[in-house]
Amino acid sequence: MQSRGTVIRAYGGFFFVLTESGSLTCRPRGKLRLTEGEIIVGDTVEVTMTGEGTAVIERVLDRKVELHRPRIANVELAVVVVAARDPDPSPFLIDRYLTVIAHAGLETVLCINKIDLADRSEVDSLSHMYRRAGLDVLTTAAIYGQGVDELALRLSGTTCVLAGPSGTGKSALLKALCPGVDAVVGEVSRKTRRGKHTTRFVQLVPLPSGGLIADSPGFSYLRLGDIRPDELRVLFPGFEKLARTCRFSSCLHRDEPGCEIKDAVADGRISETRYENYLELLREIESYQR
Ligand SMILES: Nc1nc2c(ncn2[C@@H]2O[C@H](COP(=O)(O)OP(=O)(O)OP(=O)(O)O)[C@@H](O)[C@H]2O)c(=O)[nH]1
Ligand SMILES: [Mg+2]
Ligand SMILES: [Zn+2]
Repeated sequence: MQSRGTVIRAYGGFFFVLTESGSLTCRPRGKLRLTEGEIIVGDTVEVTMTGEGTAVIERVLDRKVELHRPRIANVELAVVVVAARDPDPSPFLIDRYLTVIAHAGLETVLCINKIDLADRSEVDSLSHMYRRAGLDVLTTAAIYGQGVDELALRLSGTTCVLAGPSGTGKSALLKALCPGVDAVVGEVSRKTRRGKHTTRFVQLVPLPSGGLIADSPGFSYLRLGDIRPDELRVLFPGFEKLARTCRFSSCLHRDEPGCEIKDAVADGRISETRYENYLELLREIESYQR
């Protein structure tokens, strides 16, 4: 019998596939095996049952979207998880994540976790900076269950992934969102105040109110990849609409006259910090192109 399902975990050459009739342990069909590395979590696959709870993967369907870090397919939304403290948030890293995710064609939600560790005013100014850019910002304290209902509501029915630096509380959020799922929550080093890269693989689990959510390993470095300057000028979160009003359609918002972005920085619609982040990212992708 053939059916269709979603790869929820890949481990040691096996793929765990969620189908209408439950979860199956699968191997790819012989001819597929050559490209085994090409099957990733989130892929939609066609399987043939071979026994009780086992099947072979016959075919991988085309991906709608694909994210490289974390490596996952067909998610519509990424929750960028940062901590209000330990590790301290870096707007530059946040803007970098947001840009890469926007380039991959996903929606984003920014989740500021561990709000119990920081002053209200710090959390507010960070949220404000990103809300001004049109982003959906939620604040949580995962281990106290604070803000978790709002996050659950926002994610309900979607296929999404938790992404962000190590130690920000992605696994703690997953546990709070999906009681009963046993995700390993790690520690933050006292000395460096960084996470210890506890989560090792991407895994999708069902959300109680419908949909699927993936935990993922934290990362510290994220390559911007193949984003071009003329893409960045409109991709950078918060620039999309404004950039259309620049006098030149190729405006990189640097020295060009009639630049709406620079006007927006001058009158406070865009924060200085985020504009600096944009310029830094622009310099970086220009240096790749040389
Ligand atoms: N004070 C506080 N600590 C939290 C909160 N959420 C998570 N933590 C703690 O932060 C540490 C790291 O949490 P994890 O959930 O393992 O972080 P992670 O993002 O999954 O980290 P990696 O798997 O390494 O990417 C643990 O000690 C958690 O208990 C929170 O809301 N408040
Ligand atoms: Mg984790
Ligand atoms: Zn401009």
